[in-house]
Formats: sequence, structure tokens, C-alpha cells
Amino acid sequence: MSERIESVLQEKRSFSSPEAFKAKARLNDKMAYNRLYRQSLDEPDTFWGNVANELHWFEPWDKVREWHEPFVKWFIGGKTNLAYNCLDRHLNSWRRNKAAIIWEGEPGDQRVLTYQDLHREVSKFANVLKGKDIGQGDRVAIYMPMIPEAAIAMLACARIGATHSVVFGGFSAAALADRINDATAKAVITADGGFRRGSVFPLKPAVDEALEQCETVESVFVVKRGNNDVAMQAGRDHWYHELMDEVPTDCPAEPLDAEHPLFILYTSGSTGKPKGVLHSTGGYQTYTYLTSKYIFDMRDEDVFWCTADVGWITGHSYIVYGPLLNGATQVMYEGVPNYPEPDRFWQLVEKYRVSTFYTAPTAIRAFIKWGDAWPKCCDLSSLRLLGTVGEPINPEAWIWYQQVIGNGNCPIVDTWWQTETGGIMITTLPGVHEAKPGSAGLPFFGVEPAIVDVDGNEQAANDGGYLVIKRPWPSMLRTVYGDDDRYRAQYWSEIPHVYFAGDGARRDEDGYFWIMGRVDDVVNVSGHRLGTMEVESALVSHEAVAEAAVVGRPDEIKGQAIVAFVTLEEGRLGNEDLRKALLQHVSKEIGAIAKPEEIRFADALPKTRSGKIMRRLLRNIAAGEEASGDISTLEDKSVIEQLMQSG
Ligand code: 7RM
Repeated sequence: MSERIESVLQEKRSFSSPEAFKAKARLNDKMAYNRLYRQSLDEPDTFWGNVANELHWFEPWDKVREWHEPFVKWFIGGKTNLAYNCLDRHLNSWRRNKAAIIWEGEPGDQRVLTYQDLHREVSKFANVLKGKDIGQGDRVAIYMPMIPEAAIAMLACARIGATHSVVFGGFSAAALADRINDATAKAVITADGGFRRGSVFPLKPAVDEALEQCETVESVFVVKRGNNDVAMQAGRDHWYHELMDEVPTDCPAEPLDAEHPLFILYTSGSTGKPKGVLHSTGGYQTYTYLTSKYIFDMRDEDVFWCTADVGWITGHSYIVYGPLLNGATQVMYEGVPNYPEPDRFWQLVEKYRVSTFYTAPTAIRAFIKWGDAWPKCCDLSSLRLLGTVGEPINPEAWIWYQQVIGNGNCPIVDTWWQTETGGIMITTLPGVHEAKPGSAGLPFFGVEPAIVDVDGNEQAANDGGYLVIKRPWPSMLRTVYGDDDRYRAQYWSEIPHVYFAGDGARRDEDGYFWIMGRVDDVVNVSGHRLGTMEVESALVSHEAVAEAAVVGRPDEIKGQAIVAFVTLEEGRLGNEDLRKALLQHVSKEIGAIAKPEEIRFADALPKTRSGKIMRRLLRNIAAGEEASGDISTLEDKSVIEQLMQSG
């Protein structure tokens, strides 16, 4: 961490919210946003106290906040229950029989659970857990396909005060074992298998393998989904459906302390073992409730669909907790976007009349690559709002999303946040702010971000630097599970007295934040520190390019030279002419300083299982080294082989 990061991207387009959207939005004027934003910073106790009071508390809090850097507490002394707020709270109203989850399996099977249904299933499963002596203070690992029981399992834990740790179903037995052991989990909730790309992927066998290395697990609950053969160990393993038949439907929600640990979610650092990000109850519920309400303008008439997996923070906050806290109806889908054909998502939007659609740039770039014919075959007119999360979105992909999926009628919210932040931190509000393609936008209520240098000095408008948050917010991580020192070192040490997010960014003259990528990914060319995102966006804006990843390779003269890995649109050929054309294109778009030294055409880029490009591995390949460090989060290991041969 040394000098500042230079910003070279010039993106001047801006789009105001369509009038039809604005007319009906919960928040639709800038004055109201400014007033609320000011209040959230000037009188945080009043602001957050009012929001929290829209939810149920068994006992009121004595104090809204307590901050002893770097440890925060919210709603001290208050007693609440997140599952109660997601479910029971809606049972006294007409929402009792409203669809909470409209689920579709990859093979095409469907289930609808109303709030009442979900309440009953969660209460029963909570009783199942209690029957195996699981309760407050215990950790429970959840390793599931995208079926309603994944949400039921999480909510059942929340109901009785067990801390859940969801492990993405695509992780290996070894990764699962590490996470179970780090959290010393007492139970595992899993399924025999789930459906993916037309076949069953087994989960229970991976649990069996993992548990050979885990001492603490006493019970395993297995949902029948894939119908694949599984071994059941007597005394330890139980079929979910059998136990569910034996329990009463009534299970009162436990009043839990506001700071009760709600969940642990592991996130991979670039080095070392995964960090167990710990979130607690009262602040998290307040923040995910409010962000869902305003950023997705969540209405009773909406059909919300977030395409993430519950194994990621996006699935926690914007599939399970945020939408249910708001009494929303949502779609949940088990499988991949291109099974049986690349129009599966659009078929779902048409069939269920989805109104709000939230996905990742990596998915959007895949849709573009597959061609416009797929979305164009479906009726997408029910859509009124689009969102993205997970990576910077290249302006060209943003425009495509707006035109081809939104038909020009939908605002797009580009939402910047992290596992650690628990909820969305920077975005535009859809009925209030103009959106600028490639910029996440402005801070949400209570969030005070800044762009600083390594000593914490604020940078001038448009100067790149480190993105930090200057004060704690309700859904901030509380610590790294079992490792307060790592928490302090990782987030509160590199820059004094602020939360350091690990991203580079700039703030423009209108106060909009432009995320330039992880600071570990910055490229230093002849003393110019460039964010990878900007060079990548320039490449992607060429019509032949589908995706691009930019890294630095050691260079005797320049310090680092830019190497670009590029995948092409279907039907395009990576030849010498195209290489030249791309170099010229980058020069024209952002200047000669950002011109790659080398362009390597590839069939695919290495990605994490949640779709983020792993530039760390590309750095190794560009330098002609073996891939180093942890590759357990890599989605497809064969990609590395192919790339090493491409040079
Ligand atoms: C929600 C999530 C966090 C990292 C974060 C950024 C990147 C996420 C955006 C983004 C630019 C965005 N949690 N990131 N959203 N970059 N624009 N809208 O993804 O913990 O898995 O990742 O993802 O680098 O630090 S996460």
C-alpha cells in the first residue's frame, strides 16, 4: 500500500430514473434522500432507533450504539428474534397466505410456500433441532442445494439461537471440513444431492468424507432431494422428512440478545485460511430490512428474484432475510442459467412475472456472449427494476442490461458491498438518483465512505485511493470468528481509525463512487498505479470481446507491464489483426499508458465459485510461474491448464 491509484476511465453517460418508476417509488426526491441521509449521520440513534422499531422486539434496547474501536454493539439490552420478524410478524395480517417463496427446481418441479407454510416448516425444524439438543450457543453447518429447506434450515437456527454457517454446496469435502472445524459445529444440515446442469450432484457423500476429519459433529440431517444413493450412519445421520413427521408444529421464537451471533460466513482472503465473518442479530436485521425496502423499492405486489446462492452473503441478506423481513414474494431457483437452454432465467421471469431481478456482472457478461435472441424470445415486460452485485460492471455490460433485459424501462441499481458489510453500502436509490454506468453511486443511510491515501488523508474528487468507511453501521461484521486479532489486523490497522474494505475507488465531482477493483489487483506501470477494472472495461467495450481480465507482469523497465486475458464473443477469432485492433482501441478509450503489453486470448477466465475473476492466478500465469496460494475456491481447475498453454 503506497501511492495513490490513478483513474483513467472516462465515462460520462448518466441515466435518470424512468418517470413511470419514479412516480410510484417509495423515495422519489433528492431532498428527501438528502434529509434522511443527513439525519442518519447527525442523529444516528434516532434514525436507527426508528427503523429498528418497525420490527418486533420482545424487550426494548437501553442504548442504540456502543463503539469501542474496532468493536461495535447495536441495540444493547434489546431482545429480538430474526425468524420471528421474518415470519410470525406477518401472520397477523393478510400476508399470512401470501407466497413467500415461489421455488422452481432445475428439472422444472415447483413449490410455493406461503408465509404460514414457511412459519410451520421452520417451527417444526426448529423442534427437530431442539430434539437433538441443539440450541443457543451451538454452531450448525448448512451444506445444501438451492431448495426451500436451505432457507428453512437457516431460519430454524435463527429461531432457536443456534449460529448457522452456510457452506456453498459447490465446495469440496476438504473445504467443508475446514469450515466445520473452525466453527466447531455440532450438527450439519445437508441433502442427498441437488440438481445442476441436468444431473444430480451428490452432497451427503462429501459430508461423510468431511466428517472423517471432524470431531465435533453429533448429528447430520439429510433432506431427500436428488434421490441418489447415500449411506446413513446409525445414531448420527437422520432423514429430515422422518424427523419432521414426529415433531409438534409449535415452537415459540426465543427472545435473543440483539448482539446474539446470528451466523458465520467464510470468505476467502487472498492468502491464508478462510475468515469466518461473524454477524449478529439486531443490527443485521435492521440494516437488511431497510436496504431491501429502499434499494429494491420492495412492494407487496412485487415478485423479487435474486439469483445468488444461499452459500454467499447475497443469498443470506437478499434471498432469505431482507425479502422476508419485508413480507415480499420471491422466486428461488435451484439450477444454472443455461439449462436446458440459455433462456432459462428469462423463461422464469416470464412465467412468474418477476418484477425485480438482481444478478452479478459475470452472469450478465455470459448472457451477452450467448446472444440477444435468448432474452428476446421471452416476455420480460413484468420487470421494473434491475440490480447487480459482486464485481464492477463494465459500462458496456450495464448498457446491454438496461436495453436488452430492461427494455429501457428499468432503473439499474449497482450495489457495492461485502460479506463483511452484511448489507448494501453504496448504490443509487432507484427512484431518486441518476445512474452512471460503471459507478455504484452514493452511500446508503448511515454509511460514511471516503477515499483516502495510506495515511488516511482524503483524496480530491476523481483521485483514486483506498475505499474506507469512517464509522460503524448496524450490519458491520463483529469480528473474525475466534480471532479478534485477525479482525483488527485485516480491517482496522492498515489505515488508522477507519474500516478498510480492500477496494480501490474514486469519488467523482457529484459524489459518486467508482470502484476500481481490489487493491491487491492494482497494476503499477512506470509509477502509474492503475485499477484493473478500467482497462478491462475499455477492452470489453470492443465488439469482439466478451470478458477481459488485466494483471501486471514484472517488467525491468516499467516495473510492471499490463497483460490482458481476453475471451471473445461467439464466432470471433483471436488473431493478430484483432490483437492490434484491441491495442488501438484501448489507446483510444483511455490512453497509451493503459495499453497492454500482451494480449492473450482464452476460452475462459479463472473464477471463484461466486463468479469473481481470480486475477491472482492470472498474475502467476502471466509471469510464467506455477499457480500459487489457495485454489480451493476456484470454480473450474481445467481453465488454468488451458491458460498456461495460451502464452
Ligand atoms: C456482495 C459481495 C466483496 C467484493 C468487494 C468488491 C466486489 C461487490 C461490487 C463490487 C464493484 C460492485 N460480497 N464488489 N459488489 N465491486 N461494484 N457493485 O460480493 O464479500 O463476496 O465480495 O466484491 O471488490 O470488496 S463479497
